[in-house]
Amino acid sequence: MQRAEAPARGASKVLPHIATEYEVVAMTLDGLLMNELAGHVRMSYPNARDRYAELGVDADAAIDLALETPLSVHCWQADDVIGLETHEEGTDAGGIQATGNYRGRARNGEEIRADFETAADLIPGTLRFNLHAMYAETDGAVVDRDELEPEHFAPWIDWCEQHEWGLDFNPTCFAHPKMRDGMTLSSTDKATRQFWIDHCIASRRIADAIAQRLGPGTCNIWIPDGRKDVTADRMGPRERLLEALDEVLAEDLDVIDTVESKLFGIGAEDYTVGSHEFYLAYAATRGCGLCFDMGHYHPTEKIADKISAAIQFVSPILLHCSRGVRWDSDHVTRFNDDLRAVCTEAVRSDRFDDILWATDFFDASINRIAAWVLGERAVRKSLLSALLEPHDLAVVAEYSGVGHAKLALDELRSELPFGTIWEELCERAGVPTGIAWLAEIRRYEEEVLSEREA
Ligand code: RNT
Ligand code: ZN
Repeated sequence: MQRAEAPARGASKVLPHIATEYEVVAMTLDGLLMNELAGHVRMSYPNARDRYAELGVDADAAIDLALETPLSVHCWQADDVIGLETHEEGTDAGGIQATGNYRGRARNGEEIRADFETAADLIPGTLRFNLHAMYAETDGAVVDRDELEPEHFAPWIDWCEQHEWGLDFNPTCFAHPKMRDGMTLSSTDKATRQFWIDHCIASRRIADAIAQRLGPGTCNIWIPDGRKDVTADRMGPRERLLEALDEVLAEDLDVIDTVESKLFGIGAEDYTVGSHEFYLAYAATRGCGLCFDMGHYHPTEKIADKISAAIQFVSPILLHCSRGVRWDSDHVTRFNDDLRAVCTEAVRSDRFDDILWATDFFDASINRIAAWVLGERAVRKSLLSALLEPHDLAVVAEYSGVGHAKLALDELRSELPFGTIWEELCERAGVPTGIAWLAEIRRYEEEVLSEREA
């Protein structure tokens, strides 16, 4: 690699001295990308747009729609799903776990907000924020989850309003001493069950209060309830969950309710109460939304194929874009075949307005803000790629029985000048192209995250 001087224009914000290989790389890339890619975009975008136009694809319209589509960014990437609560008793870690120990984990609401503002400047397009109930800010007071009120989320709501971000919400039915034998809404113990029902009702009211200020958002219910081995009673927990959910959703509120299934969890390998079939049927019969998490199925089972099936019966569909590596590992989303297939199916479905986009990953082994930037950019990029598909041609080929032409068209997608259209999208959104955003991550890590260790 050529070692460049520190650039004069769009100067690197990385440290002025060169101490490590990392910094050399950061400065080189920063200089090359920030100074040169902008010019490159301006030169070649019209050619790229024409290439897509030849295939009947409007690149400008694709960029517009990709940028306008709201993407809901999960708060829990900032702090390894720890939350901000004050507990009287010890917390049961049950339910969810992040791995890794990279420096600079956010330790309070202000740090999460500052971190997200840094990430948001590097992510193109319309954003929402996605909050879990465990991120209540109660000024040190112990407020249990069944007693949460909108006021405990006032800093979040004000902050989103200020940034013009919508706000989504989730009851937190895990990591709490009142889980009993790994069960929440489906517990046999009436008091336990009632506690979690009350928590979910409180959460819906908070989501409703958010809607009054910021417009409607989702309230997504996921519970970890399940059993480790040779489950004897599969019926009982599901009967109780059904009844509990009906009680939770009884109140008519300005909330987009969704339910999220899962195949298994750690300690719940044999049986998960809220399985896919359970929630698909629940959403279809109750008229609520359904959440598909990309990591919640058998490893070879892909959610891309489920969209056109479920959407015949259910709306909206909330997508938790995630990346499982061998299991539901919640790795940072990438521009890979799985994500592209999900986006492609969502675009092809012609029901784009019934599909809501969110992310769900937590990686504590890399810079957490970079994880956000990587994951959210990957979703937006995959969406753009899907919107640029010469789909009409493929449909014609399919119905004409020319299967080989359909294959050839799909191959062609990888040969088109997609990168140039993506760069144009980034330019229009005022965010760095390529990997130039690494420079800002580096600066923030040096100036802010490193201080958190003190
Ligand atoms: C867990 C689910 C759920 C959570 C969040 C924190 O497997 O995916 O969506 O990740 O609610
Ligand atoms: Zn999820």
